[in-house]
Amino acid sequence: MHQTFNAALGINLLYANQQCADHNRSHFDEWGITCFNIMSSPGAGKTALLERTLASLSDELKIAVIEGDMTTNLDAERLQKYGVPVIAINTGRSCHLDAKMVAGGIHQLAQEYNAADFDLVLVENVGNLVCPAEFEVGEHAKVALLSVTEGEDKPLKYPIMFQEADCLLITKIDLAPYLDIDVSQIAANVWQMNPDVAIIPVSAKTGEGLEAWFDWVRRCFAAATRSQTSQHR
Ligand SMILES: Nc1nc2c(ncn2[C@@H]2O[C@H](COP(=O)(O)OP(=O)(O)OP(=O)(O)O)[C@@H](O)[C@H]2O)c(=O)[nH]1
Ligand SMILES: [Mg+2]
Repeated sequence: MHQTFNAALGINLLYANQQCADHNRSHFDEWGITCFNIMSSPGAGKTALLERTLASLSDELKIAVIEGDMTTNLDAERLQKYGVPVIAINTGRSCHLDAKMVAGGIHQLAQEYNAADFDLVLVENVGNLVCPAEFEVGEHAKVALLSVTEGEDKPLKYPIMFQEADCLLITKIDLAPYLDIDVSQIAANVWQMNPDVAIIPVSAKTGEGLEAWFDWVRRCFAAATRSQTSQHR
C-alpha cells in the first residue's frame, strides 16, 4: 500500500514536472533559443567546460547561463567574468534542478533582457549522476559529462543519464595517461545503450577536443533553429 502510494506520488511529480518543462520549451521555441541541460557527477568539469565555451563562442552566439547549485554562488561568479548573463539558482536540499526552478530563471532572464536576442541558454545542473536526468527542464539537448577519473563502469552502474544524453563529453582527458582507464571502453559502454549519442573526449585544461565540442554546439543550434522556424511558419 505504502509502495503503491509512493509510486503514484513519483509518477505525479514527474508528470507535473514534464508539463512545466513543456511550457519552458515553448518559451524557448518562441524566442528562438536553444537550451542545453549540462549534467554530471560533482566535479566532472561542467563549469570548466562552460568557462572555455563562453570564452570561445560568446562573440559568435549570444549566450545566457542558468547555474544550479545546492548552495553558494561560486560557479556563477566564475562565469560572470565572461560578460554573459548568469542566473544563479540555489536548490537548497534538492539534488537537481527541476522545470519549475528553471522557469523562474527564464522569467528572470525575460524581465532583465530581451529574451529573443539570445541564441543559447546553457543550464549547468547540480552535480549528481542520477536525479538530474530524471527531470527535464525544457532543454533541446542533454549534455552529459563523465571525467576519466570516474572509471569505465559508471555508465553501466548509473545508466539513465547516459541513455538519455545527446552528447557525452569524456572530460579531463589530459589526466588519462596517469590513470588505469580505457577511454575507448567508456565509449563502448555508452554506445551499447545509446548508439546515437555523440561522444567527444575533451580537456578544458589543454583545449584538446574543444573544437569538436564547439562544432557539435553549432550543429545542434542550427538544427533547433531550423525546426523552430518551420514550427512558426
Ligand atoms: N586536469 C584537469 N582538471 C580539470 C579539467 N576540467 C576541470 N578540471 C578541474 O576539476 C575540478 C572540478 O571542475 P569544475 O568545473 O568545478 O567541475 P563541476 O562539474 O562544475 O563541479 P560541480 O559544479 O561542483 O558539480 C576543478 O579543480 C577543475 O580545475 C580538465 O579538463 N583537466
Ligand atoms: Mg560547477
